[in-house]
Amino acid sequence: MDAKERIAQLRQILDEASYKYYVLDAPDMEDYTYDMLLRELEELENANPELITPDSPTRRVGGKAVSAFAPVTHQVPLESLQDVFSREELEAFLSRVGETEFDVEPKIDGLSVALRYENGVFVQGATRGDGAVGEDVTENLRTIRSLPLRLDNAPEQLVVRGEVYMSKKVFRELNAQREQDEKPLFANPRNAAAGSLRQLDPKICAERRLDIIVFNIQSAAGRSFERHSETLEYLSSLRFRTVPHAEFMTIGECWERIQDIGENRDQFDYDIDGAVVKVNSLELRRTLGSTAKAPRWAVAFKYPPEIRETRVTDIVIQVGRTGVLTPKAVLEGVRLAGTTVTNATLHNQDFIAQRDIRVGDTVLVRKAGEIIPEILSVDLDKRPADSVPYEFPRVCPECGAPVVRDPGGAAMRCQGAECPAQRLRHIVHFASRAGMDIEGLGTAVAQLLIDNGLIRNAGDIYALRQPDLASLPGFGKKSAENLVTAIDQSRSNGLVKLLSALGIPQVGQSAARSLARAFGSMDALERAGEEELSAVEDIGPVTAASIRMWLCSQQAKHLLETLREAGVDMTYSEDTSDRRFAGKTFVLTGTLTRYTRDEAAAVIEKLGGKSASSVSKKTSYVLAGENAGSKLTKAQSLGIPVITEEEFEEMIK
Ligand code: 0OX
Repeated sequence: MDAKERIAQLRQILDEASYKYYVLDAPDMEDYTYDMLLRELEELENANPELITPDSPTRRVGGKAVSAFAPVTHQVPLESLQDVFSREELEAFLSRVGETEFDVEPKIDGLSVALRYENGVFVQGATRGDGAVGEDVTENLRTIRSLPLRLDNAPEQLVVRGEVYMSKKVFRELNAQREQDEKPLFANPRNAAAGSLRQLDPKICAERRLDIIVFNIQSAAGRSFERHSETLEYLSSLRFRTVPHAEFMTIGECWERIQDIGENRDQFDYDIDGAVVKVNSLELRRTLGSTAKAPRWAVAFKYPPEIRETRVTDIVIQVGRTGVLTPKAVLEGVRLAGTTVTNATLHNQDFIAQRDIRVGDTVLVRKAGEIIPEILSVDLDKRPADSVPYEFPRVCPECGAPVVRDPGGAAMRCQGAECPAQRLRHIVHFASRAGMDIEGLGTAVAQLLIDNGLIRNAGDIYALRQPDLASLPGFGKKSAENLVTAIDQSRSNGLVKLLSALGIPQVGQSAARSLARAFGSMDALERAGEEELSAVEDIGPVTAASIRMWLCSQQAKHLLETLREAGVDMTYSEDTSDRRFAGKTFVLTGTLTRYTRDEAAAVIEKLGGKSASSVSKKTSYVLAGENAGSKLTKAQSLGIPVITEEEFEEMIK
């Protein structure tokens, strides 16, 4: 078999496997086998680039990024639907149309797109836009595994309309990952799908694992159909994933099906935002035609938001990775939007206080799609006589450390230096570049050490020995040795790095530097009162209070004791030999590429200079990175020398 034949064969096998996996949801090939065959195809295509075609399964990983989406005029407009909100409105629609067969489908809550196939090959896909003109998102659509890149026995020209969505499962996984990465969460699967489909780099879209379900033939050259249901069956035969559909004659039956879809919406792997009722006869559709806004032959039934009454049986607190205490209401289970709801978020202390939500209260709960259920109101008439207002805990339920409200925010945060809920984050921060700078001790390694019971807090790091590490998965003798050396070296980092590593709320690198310089040792700092602390340059009363609070806690005392015993240097020694910047004040602005601003400030201060945040006549230099804004303009107007990062490097050499 030559390369060309093998390529054709591999594509056939891989397409078949994808179809079974993504469309039929009935995989019959091991992932490993699939990956091996795909790799073989990639290699053959790399060796024979002239044989690469856009419909090859290798093209789904996301090709070149684009700078903008080109407009696409839809040959057949993508019409929108008229909404109905009650049985009466639905009946009015059905009787306007008259006696005929109706088709009922769930309304997938995603983004409508049109897919164009030429001679069975997917050539272009566009968003709905305003229905007349959309945007070319072909490369992003190509990454969707349930979208066939080529069709067998298809008409020369075929345009199909469908809905791109993110499955509820992928949505949950994506948000869980984003939470880990401390990235903003998507509000719902629809927003996540929209954000993904609008990525200019299709590689990002590929990672988002979108799905597509089709529900309409916009045009099919040379083919004619009598009924909508027939077109859906035809699309299935072309191996598209098609919308679930059922046909009915009477209002009662349609209504029953709509109710059934609503009550069982959790069975779908996508969120729905209604049900669509369509005239099945295509002939009748043509007679009915469309208004300016929507076809007269279809409506979307919108389910009322589901609200139910239930009882709060408990209020529990979860401690997040950043130490924030989030209250949650435990509820007597109620069926809502197809699932049994047993809890609702209470957001924070203020949310509970404003509504005076108490254990034992009867409440109204709402759930919409993937959104976490929420309490709408309390029925005061049903409040038990002996109920008491909820008291937010003053200590962390995980570790017993004091809980403090974020200055200026609503979040209540555990101050525990050794809180198990925050353990991983604390340790990773401790070892990070901004902290003790222990190379090789990132999130994955820290998690591994915790999971194997080798460390429980940052202090335990110093007790790690090479043989403990060498036996861990992913570690060898050499890497274990390297980590132990890096840990050893960090002992002599000094007070500045240590203070910023400890994760004291409000204390970052620059406050750490001021504190170290002012007190000279941890001992002296521990003895300092709030007043003494706030007398330090750059330390305000909030930070001073926060430091005092932290130092008082048992956990902090224990952690500092462990570090002391481990021989960690807790003193500050100013390197006074080189004070070339004495008397000079720098203002840093714009994006620096070689340092963070804190790092640059540390260098300046080490050399006897100062860094300030605003430009004045007293400023000696403005160090301007990229996209420097008003500070740069001000420096120029005051005639203050502006230096680049390169020039700065020269100055500190
Ligand atoms: C959906 C969906 C959307 C056909 C012409 C006007 C509306 N989101 O699931 N639209 C339609 O139908 C089009 N059907 C659907 N199932």
